[in-house]
Amino acid sequence: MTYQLYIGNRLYFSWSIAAYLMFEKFGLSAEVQTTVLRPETEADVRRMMAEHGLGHARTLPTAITPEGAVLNDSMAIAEELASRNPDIAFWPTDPLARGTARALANEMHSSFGGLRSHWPVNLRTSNVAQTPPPEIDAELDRLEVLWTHARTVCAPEGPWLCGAYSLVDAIFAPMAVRLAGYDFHTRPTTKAYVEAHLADPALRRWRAMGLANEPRLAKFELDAPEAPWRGPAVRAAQAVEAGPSENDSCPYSGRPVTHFMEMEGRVFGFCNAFCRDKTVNDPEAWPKFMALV
Ligand SMILES: N[C@@H](CCC(=O)N[C@@H](CS)C(=O)NCC(=O)O)C(=O)O
Repeated sequence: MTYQLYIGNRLYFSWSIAAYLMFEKFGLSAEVQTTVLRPETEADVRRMMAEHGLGHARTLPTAITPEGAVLNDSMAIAEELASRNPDIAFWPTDPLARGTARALANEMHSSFGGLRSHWPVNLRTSNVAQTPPPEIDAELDRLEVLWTHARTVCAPEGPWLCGAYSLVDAIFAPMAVRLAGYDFHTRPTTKAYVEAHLADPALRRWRAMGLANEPRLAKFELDAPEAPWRGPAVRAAQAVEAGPSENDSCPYSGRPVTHFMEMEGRVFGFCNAFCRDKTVNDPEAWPKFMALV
């Protein structure tokens, strides 16, 4: 069973992050073929979708089910995956936690227009701390209220909102990385929740892929000085011209190695530049690579 998933530039397209996590975090990554579109403006999205025969879908992300249903909305992707996979805990099983998670996910999907329009998602770099205008300040207060409410009602053991990682966390992931980009740290529940997303290996893999092959698009970025990325420190590695490498076959594809990286004096090989570069960008986010180390 194969889904087709159309997403935007991994560094900037907010809802595409959520759709990726809906497959990646729930064990469905092998069932999805991803096509990355790289529009240079939001207006380009419709034209590029039309070129792929998806003119009516209009927005990214869009997922196509194995039967051909076009899911051109993040919540539609979420609900359809949950319905099709009743054995996977997309939503919490506990009714109180599930209802809470659904309410929060839907509020995220229908609200927060100030944050969305003024503080763009940017996984390429963080920016220096921004002073939120009143409209954004009120939305930040609302997020703190919602996230605190969920954690109080659901009493999760880990960092996520309603128990184990569920769809509500995937839906909020783009908002969490958005806030991290502007040094948001004054609200305690928000700070802890944002840090949990930044440390999430799946999100780190998404960013590492984005850094590997996405163009920088200045018009998708805030015009403010850059600051160091606020996620966990990345283990140092670099691309190198030649082997030999410790491994003969690529940790991802099993094919013969042709591209090389060096980490702590050791050389490892990969079957193409993208797989090498995504690993260089955050080696510890990739379990198949770390199995070699
Ligand atoms: N309802 C959609 C909205 C997605 C959305 O706004 N996508 C933006 C990029 S993050 C887009 O495709 N914009 C192009 C446009 O609106 O024409 C969803 O939740 O998936």
